[in-house]
Amino acid sequence: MANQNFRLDGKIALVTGASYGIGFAIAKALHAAGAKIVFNDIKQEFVDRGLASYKEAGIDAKGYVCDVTNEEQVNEMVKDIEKTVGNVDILVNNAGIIKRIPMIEMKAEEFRAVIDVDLNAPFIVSKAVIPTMIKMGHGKIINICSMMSEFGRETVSAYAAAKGGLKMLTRNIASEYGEYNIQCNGIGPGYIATPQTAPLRERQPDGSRHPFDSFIISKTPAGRWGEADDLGGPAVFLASEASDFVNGQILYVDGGIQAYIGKQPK
Ligand code: NAP
Ligand code: GCO
Repeated sequence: MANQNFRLDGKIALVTGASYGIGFAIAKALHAAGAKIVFNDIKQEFVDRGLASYKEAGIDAKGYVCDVTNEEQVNEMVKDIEKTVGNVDILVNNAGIIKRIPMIEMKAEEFRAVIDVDLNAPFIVSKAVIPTMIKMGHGKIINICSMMSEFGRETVSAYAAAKGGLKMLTRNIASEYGEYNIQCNGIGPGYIATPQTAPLRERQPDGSRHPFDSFIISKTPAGRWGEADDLGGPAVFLASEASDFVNGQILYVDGGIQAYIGKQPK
């Protein structure tokens, strides 16, 4: 019988792009369950800002400047983590970008940039940690997918293509490395109030809600946007021994938006 332990004591968790936003919230939850937190961001100023936030939250995190799309930087970061902190038991591929541009107006390099961060980078970082996970005989990889792993919408073609691909990369890692007691699952957040979605929630000049803000609230049974902290518990579950027989799944944390036809407009 698998241990139903939700604790992460003695585990080392690498959360990419976790100076703030969803990554920071997930890192806080993993720490509260006992994990040691390591994170990266692309600029020293963001790493410093993240370290200050972790310190304020009582978390002694280690931060790295690393562009997750750069395989050399990623390999150097993982090697240094293994040397100075310890082996990575839990990887959360959280770093991500979005560009909201109508597809026929999007430049090919803009499309490639989104695919690079949101799909190529989870491949690169997972590839960097899996060999040691195989040697250890265990490992947890959590890919931060999206509702756009299932749905499209106007202006997010690159993001949806990347997040759809990330869902299948999740399933393929689960398939290829499950025999080594490595579980790879995804978390699919709904609409979460972070800097990434701030443009969709901006108040209109007359002080009214952004139309998209009203749309999401009408489409979500919970009647609200998600908070980054709503993702902490699901992440602890997928990072812990309690999910040792869960593999290749995408756990949607969306307030029920995918189950609901939407509230009839008044
Ligand atoms: P966010 O506020 O934009 O934060 C993204 C983080 O990723 C930032 O710290 C950013 O660093 C980092 N990052 C971007 N490119 C990077 C690179 N090349 N190397 C290293 N770090 C990089 O986003 P969020 O809302 O917290 O979203 C986090 C994840 O959840 C993303 O994968 C996103 O697609 C996904 N998601 C978000 C929502 C939502 O509604 N917010 C819903 C579903 C899924 P900088 O600060 O230096 O740019
Ligand atoms: C958008 C939003 C979404 C969210 C999230 C939904 O423009 O539609 O940014 O993509 O970020 O991915 O799950």
